[in-house]
Amino acid sequence: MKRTRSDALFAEALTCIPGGVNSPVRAFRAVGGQPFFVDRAVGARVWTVDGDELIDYVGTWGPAILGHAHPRLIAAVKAAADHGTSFGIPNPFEVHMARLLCRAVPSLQKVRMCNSGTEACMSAIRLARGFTRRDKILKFDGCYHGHGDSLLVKAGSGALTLGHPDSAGVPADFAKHTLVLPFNEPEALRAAFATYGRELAAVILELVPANAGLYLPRPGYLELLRELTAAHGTVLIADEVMTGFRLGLGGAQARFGLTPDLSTFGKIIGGGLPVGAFGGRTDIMDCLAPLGPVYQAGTLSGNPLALAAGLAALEELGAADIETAGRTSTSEADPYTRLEALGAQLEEGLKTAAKSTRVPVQMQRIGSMFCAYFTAEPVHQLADAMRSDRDRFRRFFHGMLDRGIYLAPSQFEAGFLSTAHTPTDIEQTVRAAAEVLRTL
Ligand code: KE4
Repeated sequence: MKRTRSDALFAEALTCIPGGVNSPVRAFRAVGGQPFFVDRAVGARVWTVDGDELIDYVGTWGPAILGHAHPRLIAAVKAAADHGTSFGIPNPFEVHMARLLCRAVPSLQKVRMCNSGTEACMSAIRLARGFTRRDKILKFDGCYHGHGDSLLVKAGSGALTLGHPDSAGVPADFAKHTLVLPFNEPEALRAAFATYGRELAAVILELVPANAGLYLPRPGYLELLRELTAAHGTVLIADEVMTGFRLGLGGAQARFGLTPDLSTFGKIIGGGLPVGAFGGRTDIMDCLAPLGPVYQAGTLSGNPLALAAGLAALEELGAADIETAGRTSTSEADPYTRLEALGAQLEEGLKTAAKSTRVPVQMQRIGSMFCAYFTAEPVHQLADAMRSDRDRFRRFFHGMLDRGIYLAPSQFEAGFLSTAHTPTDIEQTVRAAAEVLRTL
């Protein structure tokens, strides 16, 4: 894959952007080499500035569930732009989006828009702290909730010690209010609540952790978490920034039958434009300014272009028809039915390809989200994921890229399918994987 123009752009980017990128994962540091630069993206493909065509399984990290440049989204943004790009004044899109989110996700009684998943998670944590008048929060190692100070915290040594910073610039005084536990360990959860229960303002988690690859909650784990948080007056925050409208119209919470107190969203609900949202119980949400004492604000919150794109995406996914078509449909035309079929085809194909080589691969998937770990053992939590062979993943990544397949440039990221992918794309991907696996 020639990268003359990408390399020139990256060299220039390095002179004026830290690390040459506006978000670290794009720098290819986890897989080596230099990133390519994109010229355009349509459907399931991106084209690099050097003219290479790639089947895209990153989908801008989740938003592109309908593929890139979906005609309905492009038309919606163009139409909205003709009326202005930002108002700082309430606009109808905000009411439509709030209504749609509350209809699609039953745990949402009220919702507030913001401008990123980070902002949504940060605001939800502050809101939970204001509502409970408690300081401590609990998160899980391997889960990522954006780069808010309270959440850039790694586990303290030993299971039950409070956290310490996972990034420079985060004061120890912030991190010490964050408890970090391993995911999928019920006894650690019970012990944490026995020790800190009445001090915990919130627990925040990805119901399907997908920022350390992808692994699933063990049976009963989420139910235990709901039981313990309810018993201790702790706000349960479901981070659905990635899974919201990805795993179905009701997100991961609908798939697992969980009713959180607050939820956060991003990515898909903005159709690829900058967006975030958080919402949940009215008694908690009404603590937000201007009604209550918890301050949260944003110049561009409820931006008309982002909401026009997001509304178009959610309507295309069926969110506007919930009252007539219901929450889940099995018709072939239903986007989630198609995504499930594509995901199953990819999973089956990669498992078969891996079996035909001596390379141990754990293919983990839920719906249109997947991760291939290079390890012989199943992955249930971060410690398992850390045992994967990252050098093999690096070589797999570049082998696939050289064959026109763009996977997430890190073993610790999830892959995403879109409704623009086709069974033929999957066949091409599986053929490439079989070739590359034989070289590992
Ligand atoms: P943003 O601030 O990047 O919009 O959202 C933060 C966030 C919050 N919660 C979850 C579950 C997330 O996955 C994310 C962001 N996801 C990463 C991809 N793993 C964004 C990619 C990036 O950082 O460039």
